[in-house]
Amino acid sequence: MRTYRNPVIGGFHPDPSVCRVGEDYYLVCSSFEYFPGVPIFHSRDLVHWRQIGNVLDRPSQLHLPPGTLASGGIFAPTIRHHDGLFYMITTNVSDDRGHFLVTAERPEGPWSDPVWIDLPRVDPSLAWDEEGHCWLTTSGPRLARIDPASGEVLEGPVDIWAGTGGKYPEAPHLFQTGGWWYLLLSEGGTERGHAVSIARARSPRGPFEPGPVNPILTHRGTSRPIQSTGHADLVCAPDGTWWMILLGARPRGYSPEFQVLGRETFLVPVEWVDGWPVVGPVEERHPAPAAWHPLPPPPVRDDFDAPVPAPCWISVRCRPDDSWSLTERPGRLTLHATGPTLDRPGHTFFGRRQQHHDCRVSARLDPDPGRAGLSVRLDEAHHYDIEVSGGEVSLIARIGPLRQVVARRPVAPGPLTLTVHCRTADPLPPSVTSAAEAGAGPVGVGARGPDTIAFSADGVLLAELDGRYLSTEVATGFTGRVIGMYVTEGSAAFDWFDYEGTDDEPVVPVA
Ligand code: 6LW
Repeated sequence: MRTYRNPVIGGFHPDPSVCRVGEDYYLVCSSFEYFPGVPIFHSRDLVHWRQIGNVLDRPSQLHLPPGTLASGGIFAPTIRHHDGLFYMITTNVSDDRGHFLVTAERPEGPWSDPVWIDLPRVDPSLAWDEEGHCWLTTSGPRLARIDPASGEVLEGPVDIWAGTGGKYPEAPHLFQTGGWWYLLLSEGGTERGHAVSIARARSPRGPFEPGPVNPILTHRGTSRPIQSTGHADLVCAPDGTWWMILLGARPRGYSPEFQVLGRETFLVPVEWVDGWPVVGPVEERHPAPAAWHPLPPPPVRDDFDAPVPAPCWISVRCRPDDSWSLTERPGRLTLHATGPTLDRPGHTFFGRRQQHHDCRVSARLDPDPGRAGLSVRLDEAHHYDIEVSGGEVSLIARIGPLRQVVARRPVAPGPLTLTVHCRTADPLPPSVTSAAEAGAGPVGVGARGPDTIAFSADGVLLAELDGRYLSTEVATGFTGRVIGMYVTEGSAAFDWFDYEGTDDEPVVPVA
């Protein structure tokens, strides 16, 4: 039997939403303070996903003011296809206008400018009934009827279900099947208590009756390697099988365990029993869907020969046109400084999500005449940077209010290669079973944190740092690590950037 491996989209790809059109699936995730926003993926089998763009790729769609907090900006999106048009609806929590939807004929775009919808709360979702009414649900869960062309609220909002009592009833999605309207809801908060519940009614207005067993999915209180499972969406495959796409996290290291990749996207099969969806725990492997369309592995190297940046590249809050160029020095990404430090908003940064616990990232750059490097970042107050400037390479650690140059050494003028190597820590020795024992025993830093991050220049190690300080548990927030190129003084030309994840097992048929 063929199996697939979870997560299906690794790294900071939270709040997934999915829709199917014929044999094609499209999936979007939230993007918070990053620009462009709302990455969109395509798949033919729900397992293998390729990013085909970013829904919000121009300032008229996505304005993140300099005051946008880390983990502010774009919250959970929903993607739906109705009457030949794709709809993506989300909330910009850093813009007073709140929710907006954009539409496109093709998922690659172009997507329209926003239609704003004046309703409170987060996690908007859309569903249409037979009469063509467009129903919008938000956290609460609340229901309103809207005109999707104008954004006008035509009815509501009203509360439609109290959930089962968990905190933050959010991520509601309405589905119509078998004569019922099902309301899928997440509860318990997006952390370890996360859960998914279900209710149903004959009409989107209710009254909703809860399912016989709620929550239908939670990993709270378990020792499962995948935690925080929730914020789910459902999709029916062409063969009639149902699947749940949801977020989860893979914390590592010693108690309280640290998640460094943020919340990732997982896939789990759904069964229907007596008219209710039943979903098992989310495993690292599940039997594969009938359709199977593997993709070639993504290229390790971006050599910046393409005329536009690949969709994986994200900047922080904005990407001014004069801060970057792929044509100034053909075959290179030239970056120009827009701010003097990564410690505050308003700097030039081109990064990509860290998608594997074990990975090696390198870039070759010519820093003259500037200050430029590679940063592993959670936010302005949590990042490790290896940078070159003035004939010296330095490693800087910014952790909360503290900033320290950890190591420095002279380098020859001209281009050089900077490398970041993330390695998961060795597990605790099997004999260590309690905190007291661990404290008393010879357990090193590496055994307690989630990983170590080694920094080198032209193959010579500068230092290796404990990865726990670049984790959600330390930095707080909804994102995950992003690793990228930056310039904080003058300009620099990047010849290439390599990202190689090494913790994926090959997906092989299992007899
Ligand atoms: C999102 C909420 C959630 O709005 O986290 O996990 C919030 N669920 O639904 C931010 O991603």
